[in-house]
Amino acid sequence: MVSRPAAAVSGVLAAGSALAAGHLVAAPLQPSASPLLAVGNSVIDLAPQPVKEFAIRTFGTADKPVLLAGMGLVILVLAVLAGLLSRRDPTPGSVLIAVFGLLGCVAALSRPDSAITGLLAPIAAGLVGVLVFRWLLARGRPDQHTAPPLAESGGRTSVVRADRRRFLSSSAVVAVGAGLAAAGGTVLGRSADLSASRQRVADALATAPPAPPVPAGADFAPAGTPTFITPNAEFYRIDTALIVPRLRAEDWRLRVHGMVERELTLSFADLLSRPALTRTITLACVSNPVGGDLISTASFAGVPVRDLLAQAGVRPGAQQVISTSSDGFTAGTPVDVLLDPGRDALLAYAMNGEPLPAEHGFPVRMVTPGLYGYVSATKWLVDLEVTTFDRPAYWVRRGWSQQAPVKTQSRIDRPRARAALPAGTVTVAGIAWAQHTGVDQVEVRVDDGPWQPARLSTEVSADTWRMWRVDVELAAGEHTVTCRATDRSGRTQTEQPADPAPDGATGWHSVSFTTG
Ligand SMILES: Nc1nc2c(c(=O)[nH]1)N[C@H]1C(S)=C(S)[C@@H](COP(=O)(O)O)O[C@H]1N2
Ligand SMILES: [Mo]
Repeated sequence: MVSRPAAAVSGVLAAGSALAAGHLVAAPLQPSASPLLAVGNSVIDLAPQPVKEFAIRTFGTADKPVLLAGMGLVILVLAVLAGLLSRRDPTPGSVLIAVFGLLGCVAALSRPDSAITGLLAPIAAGLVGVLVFRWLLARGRPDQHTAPPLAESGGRTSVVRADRRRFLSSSAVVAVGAGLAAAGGTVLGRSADLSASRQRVADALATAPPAPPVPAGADFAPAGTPTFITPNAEFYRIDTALIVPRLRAEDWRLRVHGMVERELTLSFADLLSRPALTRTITLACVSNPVGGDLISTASFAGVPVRDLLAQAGVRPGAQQVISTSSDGFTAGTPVDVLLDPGRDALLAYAMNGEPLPAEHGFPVRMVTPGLYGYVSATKWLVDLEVTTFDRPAYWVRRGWSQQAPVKTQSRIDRPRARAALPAGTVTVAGIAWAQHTGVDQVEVRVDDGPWQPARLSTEVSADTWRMWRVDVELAAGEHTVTCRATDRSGRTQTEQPADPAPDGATGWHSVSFTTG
């Protein structure tokens, strides 16, 4: 019999080499077919809505690393089990590993960007896993003929040591091999790299007119608000993609079809040659809780969706445009919003003067002023289908609202919760947003006092956030400040708290702190 530790180590190393081999084989073919990622992405798509909300609420943007770590833990436990079940005979563990290979095949095929070559990675993983497992178990099995009688216990020790040395050196070889394969796969996956493609897009953009300058007084950053423009690296990121889809601009095609008079297919060069607009837009996620930070602003350049739809000719009866990402995500945007001449929904290829970062949808994404991202801002966009509301998009299928205009909201950025400040003049500052309607007023209340108006930053457009600040006089003690915004349609945000699901959180943001 193989010892328990040797059996467990064999299982774990077999699982590790299987995942590494799959990762390596997937890299040049279809990175999303890497078994851990393919299974992880399927878990994301299949997870029930409350689980997803819990994950976003609890882990925020770290939800993906947490998922991968959780999967790693499950695999670790199963790998140890596979080893322990196979101390006499490697068959039970081999079967378990093969079943996981099959699961990887199903997951790889269920990816929206899957091709039949995507099967190579899980197959390679299964084969390598089983072979390594059997080889390590064989190396870990004590040699029968050298097993000495108990009486020669001195001799026994050295035999066992030789067995163990042999097993340990075999394990080390496997561990190093798996590490190299995993690293190789990661490097290869990156060098199917976008940097050359992004550089060519950057060169093409260099001739485009620069973004309009941000007017003076558009933020109160020195008082603790965000800067008016969010740098690309700090722009919030939300998507269902475990690995960022890597789509070269040169390979990009957009199909416009469905309820249209003429189907269109555009290349990236076609898109670049069309009249473009630059619009500064504040994008917000519907999952943003009251006081949350899933909101950012950038200047986007691209082609009005309206122009493309006009060229294709939208047929009567059309209600929404389903935009699809290369990774299968979909969003449904009302046709009347996209056709509205006063609202510049864009097929954007530039963000703050640079090609879109890979994480934000390179080479082309949609952005629509005034709507939450899940109904309007598809990244890695490859398809626009004009259709009716009968076809629910990704999050609508999972219970979120079909129509999702951004709700008027405000947030306090300073003071921070639980801050300890000197008594006297305290600056309260934050942001407010009511995209496409405009923010008209922000008021602040200290403790149970009266509402007092805050000073607003220079308005850049109704599609972007506004910053606010107000100085208040506070005696020593504990204080709570609350804010509320009123938009240009005269609506003051409701005090009534509501969860983000199904169409955006409501309620007033409060912050408590002490002065002394
Ligand atoms: N392909 C794809 N596009 C997507 C998503 C996604 O999961 N996949 N999420 C949407 C959601 S919910 C939001 S809030 C915005 C976020 O865009 P950002 O990551 O650039 O901030 O992207 C939208 N576009
Ligand atoms: Mo979102």
